[in-house]
Amino acid sequence: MRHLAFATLTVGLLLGLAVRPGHTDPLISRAAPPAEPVPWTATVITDDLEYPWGLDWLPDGSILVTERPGRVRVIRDGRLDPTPVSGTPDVYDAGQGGLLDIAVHPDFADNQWVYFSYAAGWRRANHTEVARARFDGTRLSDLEVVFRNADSKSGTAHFGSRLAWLPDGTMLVSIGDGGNPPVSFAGDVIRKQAQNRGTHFGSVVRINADGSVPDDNPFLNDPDARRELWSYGHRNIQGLARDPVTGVLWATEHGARRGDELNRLDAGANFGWPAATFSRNYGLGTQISPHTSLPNMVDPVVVWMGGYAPSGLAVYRGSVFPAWDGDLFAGGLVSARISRIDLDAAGHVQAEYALDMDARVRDVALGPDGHLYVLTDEDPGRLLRLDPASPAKS
Ligand SMILES: [Ca+2]
Repeated sequence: MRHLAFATLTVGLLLGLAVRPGHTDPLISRAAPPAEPVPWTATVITDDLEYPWGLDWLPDGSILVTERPGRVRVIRDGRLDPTPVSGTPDVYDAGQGGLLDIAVHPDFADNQWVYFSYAAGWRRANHTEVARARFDGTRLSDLEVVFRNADSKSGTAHFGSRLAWLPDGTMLVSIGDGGNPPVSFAGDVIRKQAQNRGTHFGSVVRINADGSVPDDNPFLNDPDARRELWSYGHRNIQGLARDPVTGVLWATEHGARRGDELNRLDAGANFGWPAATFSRNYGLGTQISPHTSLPNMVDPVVVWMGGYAPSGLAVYRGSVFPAWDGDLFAGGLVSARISRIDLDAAGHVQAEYALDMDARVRDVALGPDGHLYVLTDEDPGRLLRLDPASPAKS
């Protein structure tokens, strides 16, 4: 290993590259990846949703789906209930805002809690919020806000906000950086707040189920940091998934122009935005930062340099597609595909394959039946189930 490291260093110096011990360069995905080799087909469960955004399952197998304009829909026994659920939170429905993710409490059978993330406020002052309510199968009640971004912003972009449960009963919530220039905050472009631990912008926060702060959050001893902060330096995470076998947390986030990222999350870590990024400004493509990597900031695992625009993310663990076990499925809006990120047992990227969906993909989730489910970002939007297909006959 020492010889290999020395050789790598020597070659790196000869080529004028900056080689740092222990640093693994991210996989740069430039073109459309090769087509998924495992035969699959998509079955339409419903095609009667309006801009669906997130979904989760109740213990009885029913599926709850959020629609961005502010509705929750129920799919029972494979059929969409025509009546939306009543008692949903009021949301700011504009641009990227609206009713966003949904997460059923792991102990739903005992407490009936369902959690929502959404944009709240109005055009000149809005923020990301998380609320919970009890669901009796028809309506929501006892609605209460459990988290709200401490600061407001203007505009209709970068709310995050995916939800993920951890085994200890706490919840992670992704919060966007607040928007692109010229959206400003404290006299500067708001995206710089992703490096300010004193705001929730551009972060992942961790809360208890009742909204209180866990007593082992990473920045509790930093007087300048928000107590809910768990990781920071993110632009806009829209895919968040935990591998139940390895415990690893994965997230996909949008760059500006190019530079979308897959990151392996860690408590207390700084993921770089906007100090270190592969992406450039919209419009003229001017530089956001001269750095793609900086000390004490975590590099991405994959960087997409084509038009990808990541959405929902799932870790596949199931028996329906044995060849996919342990791999990541990253939805794409602009790319209209799902990328399978083939990981080895140690979590290293081996390859990327494309499942062409021919529609903007908003969410990808693993169902309790071992199938992957997909929401398309359309009106009418679809809920699809991925099934194995027979190999093509030669
Ligand atoms: Ca980053």
